[in-house]
Amino acid sequence: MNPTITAFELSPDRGRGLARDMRVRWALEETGRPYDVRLLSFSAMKEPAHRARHPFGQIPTYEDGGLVLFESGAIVLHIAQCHAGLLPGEAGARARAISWMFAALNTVEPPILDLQTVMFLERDKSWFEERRAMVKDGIRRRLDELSSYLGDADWLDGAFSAGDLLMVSVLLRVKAAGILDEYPTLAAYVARGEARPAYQRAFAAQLAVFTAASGG
Ligand code: GTB
Repeated sequence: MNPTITAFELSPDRGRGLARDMRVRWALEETGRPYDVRLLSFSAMKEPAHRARHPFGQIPTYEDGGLVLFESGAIVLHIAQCHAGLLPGEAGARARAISWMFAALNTVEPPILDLQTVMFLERDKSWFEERRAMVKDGIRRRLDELSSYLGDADWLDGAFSAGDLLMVSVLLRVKAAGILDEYPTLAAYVARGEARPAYQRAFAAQLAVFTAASGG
């Protein structure tokens, strides 16, 4: 039996691969694991049947046999722990790769999410411009630090890992906001991620869902 993940029936990103099912699809592709997808409308996500899988009524979720998981980071970690290809075998390197997974989600992603909030929910506020500038400065601080750390390396710590998969996924949100272009090192890092065949397959799969649902 294949694992089943959940994704938007009609993604608000119009198939740009920015919703969080994309990182789960990518992890499954990197590890060569076929999967099924249950597509959900916004209202179906809030129904009891889906809340039984996800307490907050969101996507993505992951079901495999009797196991049901939510939170994209936890799902990617589970896939990486169960299948070769996303975490090194040596204990120290494995722990460092997991540190990068947390860094992507807990240190780099939060200011990026703040910018989405500012842009979508706070445009009508008197303090909008000031807040947007502050939030963008916060993102740039993190990107400066990440860019310095990465330097000339292809990936964050040796071979490509689940840490890179999540970091690239997070940085794709700032690419969409136009900030990534200010950081050639990080833009090239993200491009390396996007060039991976597993990424391409995952991207095509989520785009096909949007194209079919929007009648295109
Ligand atoms: N921390 C959770 C995780 O990592 O899994 C967050 C899950 C989450 O935010 N899910 C979103 C969701 O289900 C979809 S990915 N939202 C519906 C709801 O809460 O009712 C977030 C997202 C949505 C849209 C875009 N976009 O249009 O670009 C990008 C990302």
